[in-house]
Amino acid sequence: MTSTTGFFGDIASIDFEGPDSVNPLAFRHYNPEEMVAGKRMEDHLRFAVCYWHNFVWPGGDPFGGQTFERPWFGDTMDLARLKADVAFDMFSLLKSPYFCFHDFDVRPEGATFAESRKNLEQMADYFETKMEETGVKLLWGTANLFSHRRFMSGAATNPDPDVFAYAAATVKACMDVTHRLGGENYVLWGGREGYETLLNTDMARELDQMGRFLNLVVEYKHKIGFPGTILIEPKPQEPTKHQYDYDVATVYGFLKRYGLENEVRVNIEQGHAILAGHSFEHELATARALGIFGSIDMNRNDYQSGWDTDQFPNNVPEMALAYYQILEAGGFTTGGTNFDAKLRRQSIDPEDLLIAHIGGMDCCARGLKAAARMMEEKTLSDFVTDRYAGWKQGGAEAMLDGSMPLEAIAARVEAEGTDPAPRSGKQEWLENVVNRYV
Ligand code: XUL
Ligand code: CO
Repeated sequence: MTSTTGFFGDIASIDFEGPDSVNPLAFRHYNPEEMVAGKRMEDHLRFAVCYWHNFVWPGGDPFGGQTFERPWFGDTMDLARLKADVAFDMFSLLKSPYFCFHDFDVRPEGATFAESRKNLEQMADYFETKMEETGVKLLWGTANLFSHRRFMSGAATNPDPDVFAYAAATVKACMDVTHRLGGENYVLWGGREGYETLLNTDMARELDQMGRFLNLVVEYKHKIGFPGTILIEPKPQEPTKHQYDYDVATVYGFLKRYGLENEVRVNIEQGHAILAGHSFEHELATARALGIFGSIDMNRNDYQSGWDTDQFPNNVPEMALAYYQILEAGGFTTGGTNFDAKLRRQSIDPEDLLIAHIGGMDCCARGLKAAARMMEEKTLSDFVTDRYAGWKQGGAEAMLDGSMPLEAIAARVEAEGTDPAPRSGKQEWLENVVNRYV
């Protein structure tokens, strides 16, 4: 497609040219039509480009301000529409089937809540036309409940009930718009749902407030007939010292406590997993084991820094293990691969936005292909099945199904009279197997 805004110059299309291409503006591995494990690559990966890092973030860091010069920076509706024009140019150039946004990314803040909501709704009207023209769809919408100073002490967990109410009204407006635009999910990342110091915090109350808030969201989803999935995005810290949605396991405990484990799933971000002291693969495996896997925010965290660097992914073996977990969990249903990733602040050229996504998409494509081969050839899964095969023999399952009490188990051990024979876990061989695919 040709760009309508000219922001990307004369770049007319980004095509798949195969692994030998040295064209920086071509895909080497992402070929949407290629069949992988019985499905088009595009339908497996379900890529989304995020609004916030690409079109809102000015390139600042704690020591310096804006490095990016973008013609749409500013607070008017006209500039918001220009931003949308460039955004949809970019989604189309990248052949990204989906995008994601926060209310705050797409509309200027109004003088009142009602004005902010009106601005959002007008931008949603504009999106409807752009989505129709380009065929780009909405993977998820969300509310920014963390940038404005009113949310400095949290949103749902704020000590001030008026802020709780403001946050609830904001989420309602964002859910309405997400529903209208056919969004396939609605995300809640607990931006400042946590604490800076326990000295001023009533943790039990804050958790109850958050539990009620999430129940309000789920009740409203059913009321309006939103068919998408409600997703929580875990993160251990940043911006607050401690975020209540620390990691997947913590979120599961929270969902159980507030009766929502069958209503809400997780959106797992690579960088957040690393910050929590886990691997991406671990978080995905945990969600898979607990039956709450939903979607992913794809990026890469620097392994030395203690903050969220949101870099573009470039580690194929890591992506292969991640997509392996996703494929083994049955793949995405309403979820997808959202690039929650940003340029480094020195990458100031418009084409850097494209190059970053091309690299990330190629990296995911290679990871997916490796994962699909690992899955189809079954060397790994057969080993795992075999490792637990003893549970299918000799009445072993009775120990788990409740029919065999502790004393009966003890009697069985005495009757058998033999010590269990240890078996190798074969870790190095399994790692060598993985290295055959990546
Ligand atoms: C913050 C983060 C957010 C969420 C959406 O670390 O990942 O951008 O993805 O609010
Ligand atoms: Co994210």
